Amino acid sequence: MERNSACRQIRGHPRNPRLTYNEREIDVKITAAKVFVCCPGRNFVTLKIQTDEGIFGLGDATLNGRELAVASYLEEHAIPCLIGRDPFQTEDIWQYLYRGAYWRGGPVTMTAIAAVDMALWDIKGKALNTAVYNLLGGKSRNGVLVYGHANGKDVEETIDEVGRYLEMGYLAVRAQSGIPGLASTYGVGRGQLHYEPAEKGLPPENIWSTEKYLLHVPKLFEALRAKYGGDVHLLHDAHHRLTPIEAARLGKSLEPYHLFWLEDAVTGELQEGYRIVRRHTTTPLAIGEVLSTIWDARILISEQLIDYIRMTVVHGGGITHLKKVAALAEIYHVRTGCHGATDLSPVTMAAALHFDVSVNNFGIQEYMRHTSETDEVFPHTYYFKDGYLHPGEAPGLGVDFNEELAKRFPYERAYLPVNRKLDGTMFNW
Ligand code: EZ4
Ligand code: CO
Repeated sequence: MERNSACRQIRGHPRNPRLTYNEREIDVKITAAKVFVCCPGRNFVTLKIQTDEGIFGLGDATLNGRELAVASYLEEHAIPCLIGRDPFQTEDIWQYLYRGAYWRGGPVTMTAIAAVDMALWDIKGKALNTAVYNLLGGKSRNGVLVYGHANGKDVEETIDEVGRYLEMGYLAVRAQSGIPGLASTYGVGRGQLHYEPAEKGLPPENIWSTEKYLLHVPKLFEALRAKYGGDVHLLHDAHHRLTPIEAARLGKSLEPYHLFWLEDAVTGELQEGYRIVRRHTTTPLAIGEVLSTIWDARILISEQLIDYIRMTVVHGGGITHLKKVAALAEIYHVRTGCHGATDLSPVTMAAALHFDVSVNNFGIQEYMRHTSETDEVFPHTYYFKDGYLHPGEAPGLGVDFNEELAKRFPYERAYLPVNRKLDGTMFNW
């Protein structure tokens, strides 16, 4: 493991000797904050917090399909409360925004709080001239195991796609395939490497059949194990489409193929529902990309109903809150598996990597590659090598935001699909 030399510099900011952390003479104030909405391939909401020391911090505030609600929450209700505050007080500011709203929680509020929290950790890291992971406990591992997304219109195409990821060096791959008799399936999109479910305009409508899905999925994993053997980690996302007993059947039928996890088999509102799934199958279960607070996952974790908690920094209240989720999960044998789709900006990906590399009960990190336009708007130090992501050593989160370039990609209304059963009944996408 590489030792970081930043600890030598913690007592004095290189550009300002007034900043001595241990003597608590740090005198940084938040002077301004601005929200940017841009669409370099897809929509992103970015918060930039400025300080009187010239240091700025970046936070991601992207909530797919509800972007402008979070932008407005920040501009109208959160930013005015931040001016003049000490950006080092990540805990107090988190509590101020969470408790101070009176109406607590929900994805819009928690995404806004997360953006502020990320930006403050970025500032703290830059002011102390160290990578954020050093402030979270330091490195607990050499790199962050990631999984990529292999999608194909049928089993054959998915097999080839998994092969492409293995050639790129991935050690873990999520596999989804089109289902015979259904025109569209979750996870199977237009692009391959840059799968993007949101569509410009109003929500597209998909058609769903649980019966056809349950018949098809075991065939996909049987074929994948036959082709690639037992070593590669294979994952699958049911995307909230099953009842507990249906999920139990799927979990059981996939046991011979020993998945790394079965994700979002059932929606999470009724946490107790997972008791039924758990009773019937040894397939590891993962859930949490749409959960916002520790209370949303409390029963799932404390009753050991899941194996991986998928909350991530942007929709889970920021680094400050996710640390608490991980600490709770740690005592119940639950590991982390942060959401990492393309609708989370590189700022979230960086924040997740600092978190992932530092907590002991890390499991895996989802890694969908952003388009090159997105990467140009958000230059970053994190990088992929041999199946692992690395956060890099830059002070703070290690991500920048090219404001001028972002102006060339204005917001475009876009929505995730909605889903109906064969008879037209509204269902979960
Ligand atoms: O559909 O992030 O595991 N990943 C996923 C994602 C979600 C999108 C929704 O915006 O389920 O692809
Ligand atoms: Co998912």
